[in-house]
Amino acid sequence: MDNKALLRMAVQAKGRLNEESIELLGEAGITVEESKRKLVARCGGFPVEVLYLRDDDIPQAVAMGVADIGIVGLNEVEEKGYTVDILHKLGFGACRLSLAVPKGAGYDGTGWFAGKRIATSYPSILRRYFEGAGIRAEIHEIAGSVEIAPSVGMADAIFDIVSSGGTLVRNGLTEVETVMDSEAVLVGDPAMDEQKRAVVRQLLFRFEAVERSRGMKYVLMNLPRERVDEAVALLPGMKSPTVLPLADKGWCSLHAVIRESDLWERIEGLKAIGAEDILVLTMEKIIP
Ligand code: PRT
Ligand code: ZN
Repeated sequence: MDNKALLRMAVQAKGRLNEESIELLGEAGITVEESKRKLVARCGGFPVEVLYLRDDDIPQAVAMGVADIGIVGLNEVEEKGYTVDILHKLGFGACRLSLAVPKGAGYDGTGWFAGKRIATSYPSILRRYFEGAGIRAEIHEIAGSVEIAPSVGMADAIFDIVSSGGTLVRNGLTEVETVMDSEAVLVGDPAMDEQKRAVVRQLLFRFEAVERSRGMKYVLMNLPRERVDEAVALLPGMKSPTVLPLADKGWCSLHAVIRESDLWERIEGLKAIGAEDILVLTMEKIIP
């Protein structure tokens, strides 16, 4: 690995995406040196180093080549408007950007926003949305605590990140329009050279193996030999289940990969055709 290009990856220094970003690297076999106070952390297991930044600064850092790649919310990428390549959706940090109005405000469609004051930390995305919808509203950019703006008389409505919706409810607000869905994405510097791109491809290969294994269980069981065909019909696995002979000729050992959401239903079906001694194991990676 020594002669490979070294990638610099921007990761949120602290906040909602930090932990899951480092966890994803760990699952991909990349250990990040424990030193939160340093701006740059070295890594083991892959030619990458981590540059810790505020999420707001990650799109620009990647667009300028200060970092080659970065993990950041799609919302920040869209808001900042820098040219970066979106290389991969990472499946965590899911949220949406929505417009919300005070309960009882008599909301009757997007026309309601005409002439209103909307508080937000995402003025560019909101401006684009209003332009597209032909609505003229006043956008008030504020850095934080957007959800309290209507109750203190700073705004008529807000445009903010929503995840569970609990914050809106606690502040007497109702979500009325979803403008965009977001999640953490891996972004790349469009000017990256081919040597670095080759390393990024290897990184994505690892991320995909980790993702594929999420929500999947490895299941082993003993089954009467004559029921194998019925078991195969019950188990639409990756290819077909693996069937291994046992010392007792009337029985076999069946191995299969089952989606966790289907697990109990499949197991009930397998028990009904005589499966015994069922073991359910966690999957770590699925490499095609
Ligand atoms: O310090 P730095 O600038 O790096 O961090 P930050 O404070 O700007 O961002 P941070 O750590 O709060 O969020 C980082 C990213 O996480 C965001 O850009 C989103 O892509 C993503 N994300 C996912 C969220 C949420 N879910 C989320 N729920 N970001 C913020 N929230 C906030 C939201 O602003 C609101 O106040 O949580 C509240 C709403 O949550 P619910 O569950 O009550 O609806
Ligand atoms: Zn931020």
